[in-house]
Amino acid sequence: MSAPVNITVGSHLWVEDPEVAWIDGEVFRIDGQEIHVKTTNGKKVVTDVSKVFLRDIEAPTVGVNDMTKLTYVHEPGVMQNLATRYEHNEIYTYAGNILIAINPFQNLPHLFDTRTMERYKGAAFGELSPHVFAVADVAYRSMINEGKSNSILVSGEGGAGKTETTKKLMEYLAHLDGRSGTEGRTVEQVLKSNPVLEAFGNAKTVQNKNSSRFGKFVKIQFDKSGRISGAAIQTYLLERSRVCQISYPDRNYHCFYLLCAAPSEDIAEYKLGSPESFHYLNQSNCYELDGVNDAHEYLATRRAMDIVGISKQEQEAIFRIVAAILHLGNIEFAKGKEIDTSVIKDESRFHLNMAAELLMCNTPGLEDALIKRVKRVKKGNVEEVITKTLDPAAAVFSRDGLAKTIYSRLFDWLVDKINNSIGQDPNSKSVIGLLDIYGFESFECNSFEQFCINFANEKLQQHFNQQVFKMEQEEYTKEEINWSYIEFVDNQDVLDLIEKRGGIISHLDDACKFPKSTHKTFAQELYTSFTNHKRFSKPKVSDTDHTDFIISHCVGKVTYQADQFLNKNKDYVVAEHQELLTASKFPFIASLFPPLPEESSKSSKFYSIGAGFKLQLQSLMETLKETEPHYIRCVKPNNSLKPAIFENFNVINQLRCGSVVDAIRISSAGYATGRTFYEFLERFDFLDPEVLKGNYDDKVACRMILDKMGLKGYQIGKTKVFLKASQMAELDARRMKVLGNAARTIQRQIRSHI
Ligand code: AD9
Ligand code: MG
Repeated sequence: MSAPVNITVGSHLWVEDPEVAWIDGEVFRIDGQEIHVKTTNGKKVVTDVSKVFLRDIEAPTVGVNDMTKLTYVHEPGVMQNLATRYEHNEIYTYAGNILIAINPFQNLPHLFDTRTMERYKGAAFGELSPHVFAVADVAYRSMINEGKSNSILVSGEGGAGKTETTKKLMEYLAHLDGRSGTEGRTVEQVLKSNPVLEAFGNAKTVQNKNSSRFGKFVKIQFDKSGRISGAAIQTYLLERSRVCQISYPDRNYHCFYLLCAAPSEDIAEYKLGSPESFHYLNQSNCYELDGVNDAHEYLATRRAMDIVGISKQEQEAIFRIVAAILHLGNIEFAKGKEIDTSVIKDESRFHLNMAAELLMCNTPGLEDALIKRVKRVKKGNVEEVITKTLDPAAAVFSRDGLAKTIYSRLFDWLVDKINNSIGQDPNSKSVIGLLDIYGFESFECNSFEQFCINFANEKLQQHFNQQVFKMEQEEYTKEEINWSYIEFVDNQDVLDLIEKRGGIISHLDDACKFPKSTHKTFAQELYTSFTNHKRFSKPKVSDTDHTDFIISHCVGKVTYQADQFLNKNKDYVVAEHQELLTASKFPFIASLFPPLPEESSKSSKFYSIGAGFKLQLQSLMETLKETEPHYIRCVKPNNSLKPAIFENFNVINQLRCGSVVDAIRISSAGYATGRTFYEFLERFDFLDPEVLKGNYDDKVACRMILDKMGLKGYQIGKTKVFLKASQMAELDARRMKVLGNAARTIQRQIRSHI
């Protein structure tokens, strides 16, 4: 961002402040590059001219609803505008075509009721206050009128409101459809797919008590008459580790707690107890969610399952598996008689029996699958079978692997079932895609999950940059002005580092395939391969054993711990587990584990999760490229998740991460302000008395003013004047001077009359 050029004593500026990020003040002295400012919080600050931004003292006190209308487009101006609006419960603001949505952390029912939906139906974009409904409406109209598929990409950090926003978008599209009851079965199913998937794929985290632990792209199909005719849900990378490993204040997936709060006959059937009695739940001392009654939620989930077409029998099967996983988690191992072996502890035999009973596999079979591994070794022409017993730590790893595998297959089944039940319309040419994918994550400890999540975000970032530039430059074309292509900061280098052949994912896959690799050899490989990569670094720590690495993402540096990368990247089902579950007498379980072809069933074949995810993202990007995109950037105003608290630093960080500030940078690299002739004249016509006197065509009048002010390099399009940020500032300074002079003259006249 370039510094304003027209600073004089008396100018109103924004300067950096350690407490509130940006504070406004007035210049009282200028020493070359040094600006002395008296701030409104009573401080005197000396700062460099490059670090200050002009403040528009005429900005409306309630803020502007589209930030491209800000006189000066810069970070403090954007922050101030959003803060002012948030104070007035205006949670939505446009930044051109992008909708910024600030989480209200309170119910604002009037904002989403049917009457409001009706008002937005068919209204021109920008005519009403900014709203998610307006974005959905534009996408819908554009799809109907231009016959092109549209997509709405909802992004933001954990807890910023992506999922809630996506639900509002769906509700609005359902409202446009207008059907309900049996007539609107598909519509209802699309809406009710949310609570079902949330019960199994959402959990409480530090950031959000209903955090989605999977990404989701829902394609809603429409028929020729513009009614919803089908839908397809694609999910991305469910966080598997959560099933077995959680820490305070997180919870495991909601479904486990719902089931523990089920009616007593279900509890008795599955021999369940309180969540505190299960290892997979009691690793974190958080069991309840404020304002959520798990018993009600259990019944609500069952009702939603009815609607999406999951039969009662299937529902029984699903919860039976959830119960089996809880029992599995309580199986504990002790050291066996022989060295490096293990046995199941007597006191956990009950859980072993229960897990076996629920999964309908025989108990010794389950026991063996948990603690024994069979190896076939060829000695000459003879194949020898060697059975090895695992030590207790390996047995726990085996148990957790089994639990994760079953849970993720169950989740995939649910998604398939919902898709089959809603059905896809083969004749539909019109689609609106809704993307609700996890935002950038940077925690104290960042593992493979964060690596994948952040990789997805880099992909979306690139898509966003390209589109925003494209949109910006398309406006220039439409206005027929001369412009030279604007360079933009590309994150291709981070993407190359991650996904290109020879990048981190390839190294990881190689390490996974090579039996002797460890996380240390993997990290070492990375250090040597990317020594000079400007997006990669090794933390400077004295501990030579550490295996952390740093990626400079477009939002900042994230340090990853490599120690679990190899395990977490391997998507394989242990052959013994596969065999056990394929042979289950419980058809539902057996169907989740269809028999494998002969040759692959003998070994635990490795599939790379990283490489699979890369392919999924590639295909998502291709789909998105075919659509007209709309962006919604969700912002979390505070970390206490409370209403009416707007933390400047927090918001600014998200604006930066979400590239909102980048989009602003882009517009200042081009023409920061595109004003219609009318708007321009309304503000500046008195700068040229000739214009005021004559009756000139608007376009001519604009040119006359600009020339009189001696500005060069502006552009006049078909309906708008395009100015650089500095030119706008200059015009404003002139305007203030003229207005000031006029005010002084009036005061003098008044005084002389007195
Ligand atoms: V995560 O990446 O899945 O952890 P999201 O999806 O961004 O996250 P979510 O939509 O789940 O966040 O919103 C978090 C919480 O904010 C919700 O549980 C609500 O309590 C709250 N929220 C979000 N949007 C709204 C809203 N429009 N009105 C009221 C809201 N509350
Ligand atoms: Mg979510």
